[in-house]
Amino acid sequence: MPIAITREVSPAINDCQLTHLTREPIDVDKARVQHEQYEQLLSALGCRIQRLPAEVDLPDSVFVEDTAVVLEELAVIMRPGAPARRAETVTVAAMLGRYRPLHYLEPPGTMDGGDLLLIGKTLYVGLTSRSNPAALAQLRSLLSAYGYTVTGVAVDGCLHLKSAVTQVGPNRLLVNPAWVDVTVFPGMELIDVAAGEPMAANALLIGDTVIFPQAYVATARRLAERGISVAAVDISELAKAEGGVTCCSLIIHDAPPLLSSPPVTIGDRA
Ligand code: CIR
Repeated sequence: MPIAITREVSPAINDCQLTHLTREPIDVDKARVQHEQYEQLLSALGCRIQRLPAEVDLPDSVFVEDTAVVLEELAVIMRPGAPARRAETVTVAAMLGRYRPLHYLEPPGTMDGGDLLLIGKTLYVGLTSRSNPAALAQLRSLLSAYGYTVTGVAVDGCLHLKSAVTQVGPNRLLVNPAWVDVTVFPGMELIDVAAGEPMAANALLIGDTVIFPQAYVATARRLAERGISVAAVDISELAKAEGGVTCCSLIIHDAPPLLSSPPVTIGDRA
């Protein structure tokens, strides 16, 4: 059974980082309800939820995806590009250490998990305002020993690589081609977001079903027309913080038995 690590919405979410959106008031209670509905959807799709408690001083901490990448063999704790987000990694690492050996990115590397897209044994890394070539080099050096190819991808116009492209089936990607050069994904079937829905490329594939924002009706229809099962969720308040459906969880696929306590930590902490 996959495990989904989540974290309750911070009461400080109105102080979130914003890059491409203008600040709008976020209704914290409504955001919490939407987040719970998202967790319920993950549960309904077979995930066991491991929810971290809210962090009152970390406005963006609900977006746990940015703090780590979880692979079959290990997890890598990110060094988030926004300095105000770096402390979010501490509690996520404590949780992930129960399931995977941990490695850490080091300065001057910076990387957000939202910039990482794993397809088979290729890990695509979006080079954005959050993720730099130094972190890419560290990741490549670490993961080549495990048989991964780590490939940098130019991203333009959005926050993260996974704002522009996500996987929606074994051989299928949902893309906004205005934000990423799709020729870097050879052999994949590409489904474009619908006109007028540029933010709709962020979908979360769990099994055969895609968790998808309720707001992007035309793109959801495109997915359904191609036989993809779509589970819609209203994330309107989290979207005001530039959050999408991938960023609110860290999925541990095929979790092996828990590692013995205390957590195994490999590599020096930044
Ligand atoms: C940030 O700017 O870091 C947050 N307000 C939003 C992070 C969204 N994360 C993601 O899409 N992976």
